[in-house]
Amino acid sequence: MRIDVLTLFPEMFAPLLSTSIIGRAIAKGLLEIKLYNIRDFAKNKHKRVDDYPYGGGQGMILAPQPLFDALYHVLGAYESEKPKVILMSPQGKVLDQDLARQLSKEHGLVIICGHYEGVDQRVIDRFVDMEISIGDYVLTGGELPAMVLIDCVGRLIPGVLGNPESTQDESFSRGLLEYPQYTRPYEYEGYTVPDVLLSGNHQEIQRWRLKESLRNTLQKRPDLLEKAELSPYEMELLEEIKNEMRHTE
Ligand code: 4FV
Repeated sequence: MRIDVLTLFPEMFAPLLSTSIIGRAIAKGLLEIKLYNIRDFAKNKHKRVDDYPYGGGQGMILAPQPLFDALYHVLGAYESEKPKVILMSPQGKVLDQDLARQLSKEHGLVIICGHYEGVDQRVIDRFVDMEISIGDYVLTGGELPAMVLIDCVGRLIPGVLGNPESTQDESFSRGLLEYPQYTRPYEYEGYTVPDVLLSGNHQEIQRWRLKESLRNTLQKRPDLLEKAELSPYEMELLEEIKNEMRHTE
């Protein structure tokens, strides 16, 4: 997958592109990320990229010319399949695992990082296929949201994570939160690991993990349970959990 990023601060992306999972995905050629500095496309003498909002009001708006020319340049490099153009914005569809999975199947993404008060509406009307938000709060720029999007989409690209099954049990992958995880040593400061995890009984381990995933979801994100399509077996486990909780109240 190719991801083109339009930003005023390309230097913010360096650590993401050179470390850990995303760094390795780029090194393996599974992911190509190109950064474009919007300011390089400004045609005015002072390389200004923003201006005051018509109608008055606080803050500055990213002007159309640099972004139009940057997008013409970036989109012109795509011969066959056009990429999906995304604007990171609080007005966007809130990012979740389903949307990340859907985007990981795209041939290419172009991500526009807004700044200041936002982007001239004509850029959105002319180029943007989808606005995406990472949550209901306001940041100073779209760079951090863009990095969040790159990370959660990039890791879902086939081959990026060693074991393709490793995303199956993750939180949200089936609409439930993940089960508790443990590693060595068995005992640490008096805290031990649930013995079932050392039993070697894979059926029992799977049952314990599913039950604890349901317990985690019930206790921390009951809203996800509303949406999850539980099997009769999972419903049975959920009842067991609720009974246990009633007895410990
Ligand atoms: C944002 C978010 C966000 C708003 C004005 C950038 C800032 C500035 N992006 N999810 N929440 N963006 O706050 O995606 O242009």
